[in-house]
Amino acid sequence: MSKISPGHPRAESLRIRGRLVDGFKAGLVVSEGLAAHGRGEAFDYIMGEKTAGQAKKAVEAAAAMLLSAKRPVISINGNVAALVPNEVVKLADATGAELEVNLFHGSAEREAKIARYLRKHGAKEVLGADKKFSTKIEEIHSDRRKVDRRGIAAADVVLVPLEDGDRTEALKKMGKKVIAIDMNPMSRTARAANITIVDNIVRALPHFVRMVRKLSRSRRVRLHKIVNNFDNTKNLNAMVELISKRLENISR
Ligand code: PTJ
Repeated sequence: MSKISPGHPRAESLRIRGRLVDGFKAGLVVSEGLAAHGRGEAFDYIMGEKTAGQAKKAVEAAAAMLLSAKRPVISINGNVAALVPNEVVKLADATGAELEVNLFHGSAEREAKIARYLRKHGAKEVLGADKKFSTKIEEIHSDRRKVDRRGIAAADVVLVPLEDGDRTEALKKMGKKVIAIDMNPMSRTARAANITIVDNIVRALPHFVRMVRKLSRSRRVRLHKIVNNFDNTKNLNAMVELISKRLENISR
């Protein structure tokens, strides 16, 4: 990665891009992942590259949902592995969730690379890369239909960061709860999920880990109350309003 001067006004954004480019060169990220990041960072730019209050609320509800789950799973794609490898491992440790590699652009070689990369960052076990345990979710019409019998197939709660598509609806039809992380509050995934965290994953994940640790000793009734009090549609609409207000202010 080329050296970025700390004084550069876009230093943090360039550093994040650098992580993705390094991930691309290492074979973790697909070229489409670079384009997907561009869409995400455009939304982040419009929102002022700050975590909104609505995202904090969603993180609290998501932490409560993961902590009260029986079989939580964190789904990992190339972008997620490249951007937040330490944080997803910490989140899995703090919640007892499984980590499962699940790719839109399926490739056995990339699955193995991502699993290895996560283990290098402290993951004890990474599902999704062993053919022996592979099964299919017929309702999903992309490579993401291939899941691990011990992971997403059996999960009651699935965290799906950085994706848009039909998977969330299919998982919900199967009776699973879905938590999404997506900068775009209008995406199909954002709209279909039970809880959507509209924030850049590089800020959302450290906050998520802290929130899980804070709530980890809470009673089940308290966790359920936090989840039940959360209204995803209301939260997403507030995010769209925030975008609209920011654009209005800029245009004045
Ligand atoms: O590694 P693979 O094969 O599973 O492919 C991964 C990508 C990301 C290419 C794949 O999942 C994909 O095509 O995703 P989409 O449909 O482009 O959706 C990505 C969503 O993530 C978009 O809604 C973006 O706004 C959002 N996004 C991108 N980067 C970030 C983000 N949201 C939060 N933080 C980001 N850093």
